[in-house]
Amino acid sequence: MTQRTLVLLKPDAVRRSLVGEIVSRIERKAGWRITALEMRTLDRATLEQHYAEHVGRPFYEPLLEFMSSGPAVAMIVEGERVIEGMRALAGATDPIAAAPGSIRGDYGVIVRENLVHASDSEESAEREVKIFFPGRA
Ligand code: IDP
Repeated sequence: MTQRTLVLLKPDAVRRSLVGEIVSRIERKAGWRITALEMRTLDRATLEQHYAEHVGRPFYEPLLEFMSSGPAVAMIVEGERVIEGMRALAGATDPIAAAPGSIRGDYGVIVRENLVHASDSEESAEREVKIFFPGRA
């Protein structure tokens, strides 16, 4: 089942020079391909769309602050079961609980600064691709 998903390398990943490491892990998955990639500092309007489901949660404002605090890398990744696979590669939201071997499990400590975002369903992936790469919708 070939799918596509939206992946973000969050500002902590860029600040900590982990972009190459994370991109390399994605590229090593057989048959997965990065079909779009752009580094940019995310603006508030983009982040409000992306995190609409979290409006009102206590972590919402600090999350938007963090996500706009420096450059991030947005990617479209395509391949076999890539939505489920990228979620597994990212690991659980809380990096301390995330499995060792996952990106969050290997490099993260703080829940908010958990290095990577990956769409959680086909519906989310299509919605998020439109937000970050409107030309690829
Ligand atoms: P996900 O990124 O694993 O899908 P979501 O529940 O969609 O997790 O949360 C979006 C992002 O919001 C998380 O990746 C994390 O950066 C942040 N976040 C989620 N829950 C908390 C929390 O309890 N405290 C601080 N930040 C949180």
